[in-house]
Amino acid sequence: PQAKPLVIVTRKLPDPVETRMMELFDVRLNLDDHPFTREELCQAMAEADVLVPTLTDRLDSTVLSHAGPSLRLIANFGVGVDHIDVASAHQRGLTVTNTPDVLTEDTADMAMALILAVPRRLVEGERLAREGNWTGWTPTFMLGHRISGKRLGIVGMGRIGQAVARRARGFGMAIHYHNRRRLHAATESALEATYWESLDQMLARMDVVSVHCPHTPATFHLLSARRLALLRPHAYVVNTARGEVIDENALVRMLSQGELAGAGLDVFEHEPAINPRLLKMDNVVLLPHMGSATVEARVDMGEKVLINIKAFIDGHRPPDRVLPGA
Ligand code: 8YV
Repeated sequence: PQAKPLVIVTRKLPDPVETRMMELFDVRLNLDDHPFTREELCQAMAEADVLVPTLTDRLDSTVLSHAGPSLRLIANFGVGVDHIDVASAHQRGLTVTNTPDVLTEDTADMAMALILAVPRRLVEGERLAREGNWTGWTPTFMLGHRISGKRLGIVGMGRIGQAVARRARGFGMAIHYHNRRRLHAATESALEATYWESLDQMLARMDVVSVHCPHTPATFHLLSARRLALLRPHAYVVNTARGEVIDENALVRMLSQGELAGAGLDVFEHEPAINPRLLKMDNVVLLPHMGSATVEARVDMGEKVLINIKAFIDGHRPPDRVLPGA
């Protein structure tokens, strides 16, 4: 029988996923779950038939140049591939896959949780109660802002953006969106969403803005200092996509100057570092990249990785191929 392909996994994955992988392939796991150094990554590139990286691995063209003769597939654990130079991988004949769909609902839930938590001061209130600082109810105590009837501007109306739109509709928000391409009329009307071709014009009119586009060269600092300045001072910003899509310094500056009402951030420009000024603000909710952090999503993401590897090895086209520039 043919030797099983060597699959190198860069991080600890959920147990059922690792068990299944070990049944199917010759697997090298990261038992202590340490982040791979650049050297370890290059070494893995040189030895593996299939590499399973995550967002903590920077697969730039230099690292990719270490690909050994047997490496054919990079099956990313995660939907975002901004840590992989996909064009350079393709030039080297490497196939790249990701894990869409299975984390859509959970990430949208987290965005919705932030859309609720920030205007309603949920975490601030919880902190106050927990710290024993509640001196009693008064009519003007801990007032936040209503979200029903308010305008939600979704930046990036793909799978996750649309799932957020469905949720926010249920909370009585008016849905607006900006996207590279306008949705099909039927989808747009099912979501009761209003399209803005101009991101600038949309931003100037929203009460809450939630980011759901991937990080690409075209979306780096899409919410630049200039665009953030278009937001009204009562607006909230939510980001469960990638920190790089927002100019974080500009955002922090505006929050500290009262030019924005608050922010809910699950992602940051220099993860795991968080701008220390954010840590001191009461009107922000900060999460450590937890959008898809459910047992269910992570097991399903692992299952997707397996399906992609299996299809590839069996000579089929893997279902979740990522093409350069996609
Ligand atoms: C994961 C994510 O935490 O899929 C993504 O793009 O950001 C998260 O779901 C991460 O990718 C795991 O590698």
